[in-house]
Amino acid sequence: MIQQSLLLAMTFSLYWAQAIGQNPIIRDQFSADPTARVFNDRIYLYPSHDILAKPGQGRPGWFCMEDYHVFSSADLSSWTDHGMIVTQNKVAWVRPDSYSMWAPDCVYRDGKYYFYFPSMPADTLQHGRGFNIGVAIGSKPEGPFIPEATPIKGVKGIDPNVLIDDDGQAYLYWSAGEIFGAKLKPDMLTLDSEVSTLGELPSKGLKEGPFVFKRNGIYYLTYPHVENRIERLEYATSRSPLGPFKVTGVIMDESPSGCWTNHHSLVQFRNQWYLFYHNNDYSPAFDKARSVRADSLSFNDDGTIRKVRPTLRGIGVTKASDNIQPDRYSDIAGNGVAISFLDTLHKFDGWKTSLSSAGAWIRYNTVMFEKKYKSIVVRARSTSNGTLLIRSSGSDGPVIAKLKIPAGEWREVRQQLLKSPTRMTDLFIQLDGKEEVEIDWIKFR
Ligand code: FUB
Repeated sequence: MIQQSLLLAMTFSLYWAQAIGQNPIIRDQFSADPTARVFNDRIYLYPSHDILAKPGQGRPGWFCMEDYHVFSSADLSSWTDHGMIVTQNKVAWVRPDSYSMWAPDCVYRDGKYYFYFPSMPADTLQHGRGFNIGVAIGSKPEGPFIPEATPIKGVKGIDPNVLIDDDGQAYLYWSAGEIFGAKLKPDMLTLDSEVSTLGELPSKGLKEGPFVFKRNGIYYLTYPHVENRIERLEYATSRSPLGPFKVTGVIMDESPSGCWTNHHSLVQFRNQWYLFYHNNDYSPAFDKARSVRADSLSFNDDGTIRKVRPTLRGIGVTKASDNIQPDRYSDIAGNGVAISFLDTLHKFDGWKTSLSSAGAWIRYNTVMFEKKYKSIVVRARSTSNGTLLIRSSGSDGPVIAKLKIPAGEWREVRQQLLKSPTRMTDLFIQLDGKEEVEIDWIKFR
């Protein structure tokens, strides 16, 4: 057993990379179905890991997921990829070529981290057809995790989610057409009650992806549901963890991108609530290659959830010295602003902003100037010597820099600041005149 743990630790802790905040959060691979948890004053993200099927690896045109990575952040801006934590061919009960490592969850209890994940069993005679739910156990939130040899008995379905109530009782929720729930034994591996079908939820349209949390004595059952054409995020409330629940509202509308699935979690981190969800940002033409996003969320006084408007800016404070991506904007001034991929063949390279009409601007919020900066560097290009104004605070706020972008290819243009902000501010990047400018990023020095 010790040898197996060491081997897994060595295999799985080799990968360590950083991503900067903004949406989508993970910028070098696909990611979906995010469960965000707070452990030790750090936020941990347990998403699924979409990959593209190849001949003999997964089913073309469908979800294809081989393993899981875990990510973490102390500030919601800078995310660390701790690498792969569980993979299909290292779990004894999983069919190693099923590529079905769907939406996971992870909870902490008594010194251990329990990572729950669905997949297809290798032995359908023993476990039945369709999905089972397994558990892998670790002593740190980033792993290594050691998978249990068999899935949880009595559970067939996907999208596991665990709530540990204030009295210590744990509940497992999952979906399989309906949403189900049951008590878990203190071992966190065995059901301790009959399975309940949670009601009263919408009877028409797929429901899946349950995420249950408790706030001020109210149990919130949140779930993606196809009310119309694609999934939107809804919630129901109850005074009891297994219901009956009352349908209460919509957390997020269907995505204009048309991404058929959405899948989410809610988490409170340092007094602010956040919604983690996904969209197909890096794969507009194929919605089974998704990317995790996050936005702030708040409650009304009566406990109802305010609907979340998805943003590209996302969450977290951006440092003035970081590469700030205006294409991940907070606001846009209508005509004359367009966002597109830098290179449609390499979408993980990200996006650019094009400003093409006089006065057009784009706003990027919450940039921290922790000191006075001297200059700005902009990676940009223009076909005809365009000029940019950088303003702070508002679209008619003080101009802190004016830059001429010489006609030609992408280049880094550096310019002295007219004035440096010295605290948190919103930045407005505005076209002066009407000669088009394309911007990749800006940063302060
Ligand atoms: O990621 C595969 C499946 O898509 C999840 O299990 C569902 O919740 C949906 O997001």
